[in-house]
Amino acid sequence: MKRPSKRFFLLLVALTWSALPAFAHIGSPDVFLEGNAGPYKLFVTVRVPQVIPGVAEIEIRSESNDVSAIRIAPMQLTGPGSQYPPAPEAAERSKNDPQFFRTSVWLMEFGSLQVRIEADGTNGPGLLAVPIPAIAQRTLPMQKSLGALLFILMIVLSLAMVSIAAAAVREGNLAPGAAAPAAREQRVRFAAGIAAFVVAAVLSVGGLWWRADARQYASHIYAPPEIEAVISLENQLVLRAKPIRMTSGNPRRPADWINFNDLILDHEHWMHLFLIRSPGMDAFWHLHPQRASSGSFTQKLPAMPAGHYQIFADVVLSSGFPVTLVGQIDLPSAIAGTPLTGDDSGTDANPIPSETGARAERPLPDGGRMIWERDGQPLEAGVPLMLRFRVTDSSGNAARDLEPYMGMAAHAAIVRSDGSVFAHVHPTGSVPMASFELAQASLPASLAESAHGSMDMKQMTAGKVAPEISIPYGFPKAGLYRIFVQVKRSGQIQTAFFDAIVK
Ligand SMILES: [Cu+2]
Repeated sequence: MKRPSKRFFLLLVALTWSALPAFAHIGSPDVFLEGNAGPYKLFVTVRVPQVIPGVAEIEIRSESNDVSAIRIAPMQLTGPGSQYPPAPEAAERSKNDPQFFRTSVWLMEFGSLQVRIEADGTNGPGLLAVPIPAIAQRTLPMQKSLGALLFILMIVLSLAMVSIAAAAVREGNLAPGAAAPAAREQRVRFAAGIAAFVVAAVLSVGGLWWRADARQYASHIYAPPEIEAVISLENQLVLRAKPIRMTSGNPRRPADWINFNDLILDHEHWMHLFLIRSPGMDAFWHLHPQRASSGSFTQKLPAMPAGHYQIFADVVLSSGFPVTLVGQIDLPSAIAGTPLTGDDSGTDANPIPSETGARAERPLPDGGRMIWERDGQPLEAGVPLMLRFRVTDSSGNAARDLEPYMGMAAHAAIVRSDGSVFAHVHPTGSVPMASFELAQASLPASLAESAHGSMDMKQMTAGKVAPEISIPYGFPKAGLYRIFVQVKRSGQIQTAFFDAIVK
């Protein structure tokens, strides 16, 4: 029998990718961050609620056991709201694991928020600000049983109102025990009719109000903004955010914030553009388009094989809010392209991985290898974990030639096979460096600088990068994922592909 794995994988991917709607939500809203609150290294997971206002669950693991208390306050990331923190609330310390803290906070508004983490311990206080993009991902539908109960109550109450009105007219001024005269029946019917009309009017006004409120809320539900891509001239890709359809006229709709003239630099680039051939996910580029004067972006394409490409374009708004725009482009034939320069990288030369076992190895172009170290446990959706990779040179020894690639020890793009999840992550977590720096800048200056938050750069000291890379992440849902991991070695950017089955 033939081994079905590769073909089955491709078929699965083809089936699911074709079902991808225009409103793919890039569904990895939770925030993972490894950072330092002054002297304490913390691994922070924030589970962002699906509806706003909603409760964010926060889990913090301290690397050392010298943290005695953690307090947390949510607030805006930038603007006046970032100057006046609310009173922080204490996180609960786990009884079994004194390095683990947990709490939940209400996020009351949409937009670019932060949670400020105050850590206290034997080494004094420390502060870390974690940026939180707060968006509504969906409307919670009413439970069917609750809806049925409320409907029955509504009918009973309405009938009761009508019958009370009728009874009041029929029997309101009768002596006890007397029967109502038949002549009153017409007035009774009239009163019942008026009461029914009033009840119906109240119900329909209530219905209108309810629906208007639901529409107002729905206008806040975040759908990834779309990007339009065309190839002009030879090998030149032109990108432009599509106009947002205004369903409600509500200017606070998140997608309306995306203004290509209101961005900040992230890793020294305005945009990080990922082109991933679909459905096979067998060609991957990470490019950095130039800003064009007309609010659009242009990018000279490298040599690329023909095919259909999924586009994920990362930008950071001046509020610190990270946005991933989605789109697609077809290359009817291969393009000759121009050689990659600067931070641009990518490849279609990686073999398609088929094994997803405990340990996966990928060859790198210089004969070295990248190894995904797994603990043998199945990957579970919703569980924060460390993705650990190791780079070896051509003789199998730990690679000594790693350099920072755009300020990071490694970059990884994590994509679900249907394109419904896309996450661009680093050893410091899922927060873009630009948002992180804005958040730390909002911390009060009164505290000693050393107590301020910083990204954890342990994997990278004095321009040297250790060959072991760990990336905090949690897969948001079950499925088949591909992880593209990029490192820079001796000036060359190398990309390895890994597959993950998440249960
Ligand atoms: Cu990156």
